[in-house]
Amino acid sequence: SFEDGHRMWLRYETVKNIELLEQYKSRFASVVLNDNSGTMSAIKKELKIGLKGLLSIAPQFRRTIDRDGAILISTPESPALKTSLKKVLIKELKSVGNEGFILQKRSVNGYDTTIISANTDIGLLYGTFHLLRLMQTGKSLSRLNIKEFPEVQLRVANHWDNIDRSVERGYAGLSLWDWKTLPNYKDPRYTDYARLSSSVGINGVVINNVNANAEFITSRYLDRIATLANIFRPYGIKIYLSINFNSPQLLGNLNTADPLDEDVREWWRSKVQEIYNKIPDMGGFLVKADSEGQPGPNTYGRTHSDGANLLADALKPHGGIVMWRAFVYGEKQEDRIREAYDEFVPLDGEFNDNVILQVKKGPLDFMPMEPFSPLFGAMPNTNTMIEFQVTQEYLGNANHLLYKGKMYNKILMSDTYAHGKGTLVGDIISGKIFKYNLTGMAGVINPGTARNWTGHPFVQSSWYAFGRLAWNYQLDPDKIAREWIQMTFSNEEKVVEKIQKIMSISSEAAVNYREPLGLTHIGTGSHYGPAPWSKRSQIFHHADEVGIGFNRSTSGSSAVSQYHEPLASEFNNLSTIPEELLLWFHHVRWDYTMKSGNSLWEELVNHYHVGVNQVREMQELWDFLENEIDTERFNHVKSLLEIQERDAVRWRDACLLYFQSFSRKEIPKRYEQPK
Ligand code: GCW
Repeated sequence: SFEDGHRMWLRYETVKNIELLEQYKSRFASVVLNDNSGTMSAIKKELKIGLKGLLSIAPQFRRTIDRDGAILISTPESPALKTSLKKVLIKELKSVGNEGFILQKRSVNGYDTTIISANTDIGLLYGTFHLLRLMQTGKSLSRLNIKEFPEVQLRVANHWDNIDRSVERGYAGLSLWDWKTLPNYKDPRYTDYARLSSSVGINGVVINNVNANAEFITSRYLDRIATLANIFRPYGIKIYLSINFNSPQLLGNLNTADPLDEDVREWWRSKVQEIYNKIPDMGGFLVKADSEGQPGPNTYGRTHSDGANLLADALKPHGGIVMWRAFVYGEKQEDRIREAYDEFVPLDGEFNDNVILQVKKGPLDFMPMEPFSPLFGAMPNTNTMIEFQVTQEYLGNANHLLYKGKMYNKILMSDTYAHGKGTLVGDIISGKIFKYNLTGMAGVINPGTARNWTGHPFVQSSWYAFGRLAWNYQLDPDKIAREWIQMTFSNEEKVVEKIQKIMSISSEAAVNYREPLGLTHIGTGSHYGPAPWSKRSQIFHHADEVGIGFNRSTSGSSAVSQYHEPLASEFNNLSTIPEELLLWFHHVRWDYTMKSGNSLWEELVNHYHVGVNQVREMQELWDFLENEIDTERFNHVKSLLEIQERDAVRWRDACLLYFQSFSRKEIPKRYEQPK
């Protein structure tokens, strides 16, 4: 039905397996909780929706445990608990922090009880979502003993939403925030958004574009934003704002925004005070400065740390933080990917403790395939978080089926060697290596008013994966995919299996038919289609008669040396570099012999063809699902896969024909000729 996409992974379809259905019902004979906060009401509401869908029952809310099969949702303070059990719970909850929870089966007052316990109501909400997820994914509840807590503190969705409701790199309609009807009309979607976010552990949302319109922090908007904050608060979600560094000039009529100017500092202090008067728990600011034309401290001869600390000082008394982006580049530098490292590493240790550097996963941008950013592991004295992209800017927008969970995982599991072998990017950003006092993960999600929020229904899977990995970066991306399918489509094994296969092929396919072997930025200005002939592309792929690829080895831009040893040498050396990154770091002769025995040219041809074939395989797998899932989503994805196949062929043919004009080599006969 029309609702299928809209509900995303909180679809709560009726449990089909009769045994499980009976078991679940017996576990929900009553629900004991104390409805004394917005969050507890949110829990109640979620249970009503969830149990109605999953079990077709209305939960019986009680004040005491008086029967077997109760669910107790409570912090240890609850009056429903005897002192002895209180003590046990307090002890067990020592290690889960403010957001974690335990989920256990226990006998309480002699009754067989399922306990969700946490130190805070928010922890209880996460525990409730976890329990619901167990049922959504067909897990038995008979022997529960779960302890969960998030690996990073800030799990933040970034929206690139503009004030006119257009969304930069958004492909799913208008911005969700309707400034014309706020604060009066509280669209139920705001609550659904909070439910969805909270269900995967997201606890922050930057509501506006990093290319920031200063108007967002004027009173006109702050009242409306405060209304959103009120809706999100019970779900444990804080609002953050992207700010324009020149705001003191744009809004305050000052003639400078110099971070060391006392009037500027005073302006920010009072602006921040004004914001906190309206939104007492505002999270802080996200800042894109001195990048792609955005203003910043460099204009005034100051450093990034001067800029960040200016805001951090103003936010500090209110408990706010600054997420300062490291995505910086002007047009001067010959090898743009070096820039963030070169600019920020010398500033290590200069940032206040309520600043966290927000670093894109790779050194260039959200490329389909790039190494992790060398800043991970190079900033021992500066809190550093990672930024992923959910919206498919470089990956077919909302037209292509792509699950990014595996891509995120690959980066998070990359070894930086910052403290010897086994210092993973995930370990760094969770503060395990350098003892950061702030840790986090951001995801640029860009959903919109599209009926299904994301345009392509599968963009939801990357959003889901982002949230789950922000909670625990060690989760297996295939398992996350499985969960998502079960919650979003079906628990039928044959359906799960087919969709999981499609998702697992999808990220490899996307790289193969677009930018294999470490090629990068060969798209059009809109980033959708192929344009290897464009001037911008040429400065990245460097194709010529000799070969192709960017020489970033020690004989080139030497970007390899931004990595720790032995990685720097591994990347520097043709015989040890992973081939998927070959052309990222090296300019390689067309006739160079690859590990497969193919020449580089043949290998390139092969990758492009494999990519197209993988899309066709995805189409075939999808076709099995006719009659197995709802017609609406079946047809929708089927049509989009047709577009994806068309585009994959275009990428393949455009790139190969263009590169062939340099390689002067034939496309081996075993491949079909481009049409
Ligand atoms: O990837 C690039 C995008 C810009 C974006 C920028 C950034 C918001 O093309 O649209 O601007 O990155 O991340 O700041």
